[in-house]
This record gives sequence, C-alpha cells and structure tokens, in this order.
Amino acid sequence: MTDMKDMNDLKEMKDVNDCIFCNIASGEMDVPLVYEDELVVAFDDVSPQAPVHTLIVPKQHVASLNDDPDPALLAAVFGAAREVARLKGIADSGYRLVQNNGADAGQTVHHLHVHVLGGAELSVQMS
Ligand code: DGP
Repeated sequence: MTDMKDMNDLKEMKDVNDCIFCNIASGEMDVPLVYEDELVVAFDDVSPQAPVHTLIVPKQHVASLNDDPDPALLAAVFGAAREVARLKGIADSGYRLVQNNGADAGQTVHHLHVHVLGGAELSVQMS
C-alpha cells in the first residue's frame, strides 16, 4: 500500500518534472546563466520589463514563499540578487527586487523566484 510519504514524494517528483525553472536550474533546458552557486541559478527573463531583468531561482523546487523555504535558501537568493546587480553593473544606479506569490500577485511560474530589475529609472507604482 502507498503511504502518505510516498504520495508526497510522488507529487514532488511530478512538480519537479513539470517545472520549467527546475529544468533550467538542472541544465536540462539550455539557458545561459548570469550567475550560479550551490543553491541558486540566475538567468535573464524571457520577457524583460526593464533593460536588466534577471531571475534568481533556487535549485530546489519550492513553489512559493508559502512553502516555508529554508531561511538559508532565502539568504542565498538575496545574496545572489546583490551579486547579479553587481555583475550587471546596476548595483550603484539602483535596482528593484520583485517576488510574486499566488494569483493576485500574478505569479505565473510556480517555482519561487526573485526578479532583479534595473538599468533605467523604474516606475514608482507598486501595483
Ligand atoms: P512571475 O509572474 O513572478 O511568476 O514571473 C515569471 C517570469 O518568468 C516571467 O517574467 C517570465 C519568465 N519566464 C517564464 N518562462 C520562462 C522561460 O522559459 N525562460 C525564461 N528565461 N524566463 C521565463
């Protein structure tokens, strides 16, 4: 008989296999990386909303902030965002981090990610 843990493991395997950001992070999808370390990858957004628009994505599949990610993983994501800003030459001119969770926020890819936006003066509108 399949127990609850097996069911959860199966669901997690399905989520990972179906997840475009997991496929990018694992290298299965060949996308040029802006940055990589042990815990995260960063790559440019396919539909840029600013001259610099890079996504920071944990290698581990976490659907959203509601999934209670390890604080060390969140620290790695924010550290990577700072490093990407430096690599892209926008650390001093300024940059915005955006992180969407759920339908009202417009989250379209259900794998936790942070957008790094900059390279021009951004709109002051927050919503
Ligand atoms: P969000 O709305 O926060 O879930 O943003 C998801 C972002 O992911 C969106 O700006 C477009 C980007 N995106 C979706 N699919 C791909 C992809 O296959 N490659 C890249 N580079 N970006 C993608």
